Amino acid sequence: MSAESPKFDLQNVDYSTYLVTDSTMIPESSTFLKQVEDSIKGGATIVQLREKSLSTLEFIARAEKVHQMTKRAGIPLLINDRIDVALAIDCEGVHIGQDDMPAKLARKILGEDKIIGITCSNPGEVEVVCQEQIADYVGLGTVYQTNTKKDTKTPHGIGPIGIRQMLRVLNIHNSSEAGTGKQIKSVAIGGVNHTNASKVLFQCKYKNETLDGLAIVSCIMAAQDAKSATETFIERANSKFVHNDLDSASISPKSITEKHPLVHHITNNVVKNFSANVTLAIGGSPIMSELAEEFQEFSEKFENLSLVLNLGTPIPSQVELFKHAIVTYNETKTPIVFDPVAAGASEARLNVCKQLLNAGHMTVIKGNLGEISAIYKLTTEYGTKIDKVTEVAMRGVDSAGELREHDIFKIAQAIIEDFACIVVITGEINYVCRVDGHGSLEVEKVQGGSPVMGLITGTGCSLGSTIAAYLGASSSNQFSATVAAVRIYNEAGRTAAISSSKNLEEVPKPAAFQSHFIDTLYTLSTR
Ligand code: 3NM
Repeated sequence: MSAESPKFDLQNVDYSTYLVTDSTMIPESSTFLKQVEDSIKGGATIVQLREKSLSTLEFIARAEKVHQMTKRAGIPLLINDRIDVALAIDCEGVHIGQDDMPAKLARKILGEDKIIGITCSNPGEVEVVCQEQIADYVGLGTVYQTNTKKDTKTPHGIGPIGIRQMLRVLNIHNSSEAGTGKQIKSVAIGGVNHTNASKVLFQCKYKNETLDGLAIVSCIMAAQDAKSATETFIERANSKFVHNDLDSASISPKSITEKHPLVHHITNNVVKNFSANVTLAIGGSPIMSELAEEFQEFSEKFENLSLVLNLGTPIPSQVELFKHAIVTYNETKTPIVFDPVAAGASEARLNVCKQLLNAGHMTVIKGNLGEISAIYKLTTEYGTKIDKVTEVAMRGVDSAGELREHDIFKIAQAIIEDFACIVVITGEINYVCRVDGHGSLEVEKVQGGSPVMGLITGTGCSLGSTIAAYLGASSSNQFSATVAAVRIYNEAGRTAAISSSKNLEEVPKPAAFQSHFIDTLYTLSTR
């Protein structure tokens, strides 16, 4: 039989659509073999036969049948765990878990011409794989919660943040081996399906280390039509996840007013009224909705839509609501402004931020230096390559520490590279930051508003509304829109501070300032 086996170039195996079988979820109208055959017809590029309850005799019989199919299609077949079965049918390799036979022994038994994959769920396990230099690829997971495998080490899912930490280790190995040694490939597994495939590929990358494929079980094995499910999966995986930031148009406040963007806020109770008034003053239309059922309709129905997610007064049920909003709005590429209010105030709050950043993509992350420093702790670089950046002590919602600009830029760059977003850091000077196509940090500095803004609740949060309105009206010019929003907002602050005080020496009073500020925003928005 070995003479018939196709030969695979182990460095060029196509892991992109990696079907892992499961015989417990086959629809009544189909059979196990039909599901596998149909998925191969639909474009699966590699198959792993995973059987947990078959006798050895049954396992081998099934493996032989599946191997006939994969050979016809010219794609590799791997066997989960059972090296003896892989040897018996002379298929292309095995996939082994951390508790299975050590890779070294598996290689000794199988020889150099077979594919060996290893499951890893943390950076330490990837480190060992890299040191051993035995495996051809790693299966990284669990990405998201899944019902398919109950005993994973990380049942809630490690999300893209966890996957990126493992890709970082791979990147160090693969870059040092570039051109000479063995490149270790990677696939992600767990809760991946056609609804999140392009998001997983987009979010799970570290520098130039990208996933080589996505491993999927239930979205194919349980599908009524496994061929079209596979085709849809491939099509969705290859689709673009976010808009390109074209940044060609110049953005005038009037052009925003004319588009009348709809700004959906899920924000804190303290600032709802003020944020709604700011949105109206700049020509937008605020909507404060926490009715999850209507988010999808909004996202499909309204043009010039954006979302503000503000963590100001978090309650447990809000976390699921936030996640639902992120997933829904990501589907339609609707811009999201994330305001991680007081992110560093507690571990619990930072963990909520982690969950939200794992749920999907934010167009802009906006915060003061303390909040942004807290988000930095979620990045792959934190505590690793970047020199230990001074810890910014956090006191409630205010940013208590100060950093040198040099460190601020390191923090911003790390966040932008991990979360593929624009970062806005507010303060006496506002920094609007992005990383350009060549990996260089681009920073637009914008003079701050007025110190009196610190005396009015919601002035920070309503900058989020302004940025969101500008993004909603100009979603393909995201950086320019964000800069324009930060400019007009702070200019209004400086102008209102002058117009609301009786003379230049007098410090403006907060209440008078507040109404002048709204009026000034309104006036500036007609330019
Ligand atoms: N291994 P689905 S998760 C087989 O985390 C397997 O190592 C996992 O199934 C891991 O695509 C998993 O249906 C099951 O979510 C993935």
